[in-house]
Amino acid sequence: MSLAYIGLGSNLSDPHAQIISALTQLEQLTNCSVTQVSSLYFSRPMGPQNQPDYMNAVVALETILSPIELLDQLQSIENDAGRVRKDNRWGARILDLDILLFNEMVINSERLVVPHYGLKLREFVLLPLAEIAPSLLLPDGTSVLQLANQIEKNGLKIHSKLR
Ligand code: A4P
Ligand code: MG
Repeated sequence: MSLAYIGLGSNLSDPHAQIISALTQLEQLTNCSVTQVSSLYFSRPMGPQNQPDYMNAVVALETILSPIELLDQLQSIENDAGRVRKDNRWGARILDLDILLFNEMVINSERLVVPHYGLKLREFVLLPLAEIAPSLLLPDGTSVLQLANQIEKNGLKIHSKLR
């Protein structure tokens, strides 16, 4: 059994509803069990500023899937939400599901980079992650809680409870 942390983000087509729907679908995935759910956070866009604000959350998920099998499942949830992939880096999206961590694994393949490349730099990932896993260490030994305490909050705030 593996433990993965998944980051959820949305800033189009009713982000609140998108995150709730994605969470429900994660909870219904076969061979997966959502064990923890962060609050729903309201965040300012990282990257281009001419896009709507985001909703973000993080969940812990126990699974017997491999990392790539889990990525396939996440991408099919993204596609079902009507996500259109564009080349606009850091641009607006209906739903983004990222594998933040997968056990203590370090993966650098064409389809998958774990830990997620932006993990240490994003307040909208670090704060929800530290909320559900305050004692978690990254594969390199860094404390998630320490990173969360040190990062610039950029207006991040808790919007509501999800579960
Ligand atoms: N991929 C590699 N590693 C992973 C991983 N750990 N998890 C590959 C998931 N996918 C991974 O993904 C492109 C490819 O990355 C996938 O096919 C997969 O094989 P994508 O979801 O289309 O692109 P992306 O991850 O969204 O990249 P992009 O556009 O650079 O966006 P970012 O870096 O994720 O940033 N501001 C706020 N406040 N909140 C946000 O959530 N999100 C973004 C998107 C920008 N600004 C934001 C937020
Ligand atoms: Mg993504």
